[in-house]
Amino acid sequence: MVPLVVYIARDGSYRFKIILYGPSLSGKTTMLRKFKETNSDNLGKILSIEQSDGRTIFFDYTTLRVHRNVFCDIYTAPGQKRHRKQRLILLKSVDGVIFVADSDPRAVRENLESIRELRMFFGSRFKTLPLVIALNKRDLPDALPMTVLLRILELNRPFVAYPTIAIRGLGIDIVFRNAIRLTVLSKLAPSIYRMELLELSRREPYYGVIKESIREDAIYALG
Ligand SMILES: Nc1nc2c(ncn2[C@@H]2O[C@H](COP(=O)(O)OP(=O)(O)OP(=O)(O)O)[C@@H](O)[C@H]2O)c(=O)[nH]1
Ligand SMILES: [Mg+2]
Repeated sequence: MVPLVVYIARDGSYRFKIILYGPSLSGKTTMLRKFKETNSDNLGKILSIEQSDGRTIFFDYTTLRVHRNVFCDIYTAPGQKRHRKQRLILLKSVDGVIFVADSDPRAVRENLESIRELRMFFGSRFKTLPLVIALNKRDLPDALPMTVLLRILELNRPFVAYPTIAIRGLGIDIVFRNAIRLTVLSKLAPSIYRMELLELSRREPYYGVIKESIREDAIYALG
């Protein structure tokens, strides 16, 4: 049993740490910036440490006020292989993960390597970690079918996945909302969280559920 650690700041507020994880160029930074556009009232400034071509070197970071005294520190991890050390530093004391998968068929190996790294880092905790999958770049004409992409990830644990088009801001809000909800539940109401995981794990054969959350117009555009 993993001990529950809830970070309570000096002023009595709760703080949770959520990370957007996934291969390079899958759209993590884009997703956070788009989320900021529609939630600017509750989000702090985004601090980005990136190279001149826009790829993240260390992280993007912002704070989201979820409730009166509940805050989420949100980070994006740098996806490039050479930044593994930075990723491992960022993963320390993470409470919840948004895994941003790339639907581009040319990114199969990168998706797999990235989820494997995450699994290795968390070890036995991986199975119960608050996790939301964003199946990004659904606008690509040759996007892998969502079920194929999920099978490639070999999650073997309960999950919830949403299609997203980060460059157009589609599907993003629900990804964040659920990642925050699961993260806060896992810490403050663990028995409800465990029930949700159990419910998801009944969804054979992928141990989870794909929610068609993207807006109607986008689904239409996807054909
Ligand atoms: N077609 C398409 N392109 C996208 C989408 N989301 C992001 N991109 C593009 O993908 C590229 C990489 O996006 P980033 O957000 O910088 O990717 P990242 O995951 O932060 O990459 P690293 O910082 O290297 O880990 C950019 O050119 C984005 O415009 C999407 O939904 N569809
Ligand atoms: Mg980035």
